Amino acid sequence: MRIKRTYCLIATFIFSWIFLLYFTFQNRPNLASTPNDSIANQVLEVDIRKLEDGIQEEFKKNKEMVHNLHRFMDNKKVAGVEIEIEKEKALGSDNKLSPHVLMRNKDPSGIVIPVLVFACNRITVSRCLDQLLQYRPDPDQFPIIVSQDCNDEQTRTVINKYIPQVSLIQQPDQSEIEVPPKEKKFRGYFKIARHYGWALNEIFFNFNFKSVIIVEDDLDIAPDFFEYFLGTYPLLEKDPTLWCISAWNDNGKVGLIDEKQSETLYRTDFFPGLGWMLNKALWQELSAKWPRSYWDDWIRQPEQRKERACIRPEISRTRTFGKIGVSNGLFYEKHLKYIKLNEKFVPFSKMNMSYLTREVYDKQFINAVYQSAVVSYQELREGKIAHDGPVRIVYYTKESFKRTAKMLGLMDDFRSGVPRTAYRGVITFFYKGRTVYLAPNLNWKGYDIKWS
Ligand SMILES: *[C@@H]1O[C@H](CO)[C@@H](O)[C@H](O)[C@H]1NC(C)=O
Ligand SMILES: CC(=O)N[C@H]1CO[C@H](CO)[C@@H](O)[C@@H]1O
Repeated sequence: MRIKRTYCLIATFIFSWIFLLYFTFQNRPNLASTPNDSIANQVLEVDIRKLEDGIQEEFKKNKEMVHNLHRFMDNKKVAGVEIEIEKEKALGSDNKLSPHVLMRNKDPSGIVIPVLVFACNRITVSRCLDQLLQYRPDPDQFPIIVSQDCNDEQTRTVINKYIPQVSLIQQPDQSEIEVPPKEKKFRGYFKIARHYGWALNEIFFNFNFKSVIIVEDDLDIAPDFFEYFLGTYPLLEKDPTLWCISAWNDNGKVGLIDEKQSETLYRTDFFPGLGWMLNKALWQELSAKWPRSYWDDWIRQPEQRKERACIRPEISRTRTFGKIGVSNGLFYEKHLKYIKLNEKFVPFSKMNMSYLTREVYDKQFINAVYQSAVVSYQELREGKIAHDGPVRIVYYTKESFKRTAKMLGLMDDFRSGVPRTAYRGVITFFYKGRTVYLAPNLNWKGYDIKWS
């Protein structure tokens, strides 16, 4: 509708303009014909010719513009279907996207965010797919694409049962990966990195999506999982200091979160992963140097992060239900198992999220952290603090950070010097009914990559 109106307006404008020019052109010779001055006549004639040329030039341009407008409108009509069908043909029989993926321009808001599910040889992928389908508000807006590596027949059979509600693409390169002898037992990480690289290339460079939500086959999702990404999508688009939206809180255990604050979100310098969204611009940047293995620790290095942050929730929108295979089973038993999955639906897409953009957030955040009263761990644990409201525990060294984190039950590890969930060195969590900041000095100079 809007395009049609614009088109009409432009056409009206062009025609009135030509009309006007025509009259100017008509009237000029009349003025010139009264005096008999030959020089004046000559000058006028030159003028007229120039004007004539000008009109012709303008006319050509306008014609071109109208032509382009037509082409644009025609493309618009078919972009959802025909162009994609061409692509589908080119893909061959294995990598097919189902019809709702192809007709993605149907969504009126224009925001289409595919969900890319990484699968290999775990038939439990069905648990993840069941939940995605259960909570998905709109199949056109959130096409689900399962990318399968490993060629596992049983898993493929499971996934096939979900077609056409989901699409299946398959990583074609099943060759053995050359792994340095010392890293033989980490072969799985090499395969994962190859799979990620291939599938994200498909999403952005072949299917041409603008952004994607990445999910692994062992994740449970919250009822507002889709709403969370839809509501934060504009932030990712407009704030260049953000590079991802993550559904995961690394310290999201019961006892460390405010269970009443489902709508609370934060910025974090730590890349959390585990259900996350990125856009095409970032992939263009990363794909050029994508690593052969350990991609998640690689992405956390300063050369990749470039001081950009992610959004993370107070209460996780994903939870892993246990990994067999490459990941550490002990880590799951000790930690991941206790992460709380959000239950309350928050209408993020209808809320004002601007407070999460850097200029607004940083000012407010620094004020809140450094105006809070300093307390010791003992005082906090024993509930001896007289006043209400947030408090701060200060750390000065790596050792004091680790010690305090451990006592509080927070994650105490670093990646490229950044503790989990940290923002400007500060870990924000909830403890015995109040917000607590585990924070460095106000004159903090940035993360120290030697902290590990
Ligand atoms: C949204 O929030 C921002 C900053 O928090 C504020 O400046 C802006 O006025 C708000 N917009 C609306 C429409 O309420
Ligand atoms: C205004 C003007 O230049 N008039 C001229 C018109 O033509 C006659 C004869 O050709 C001239 O004598 C006038 O000066």
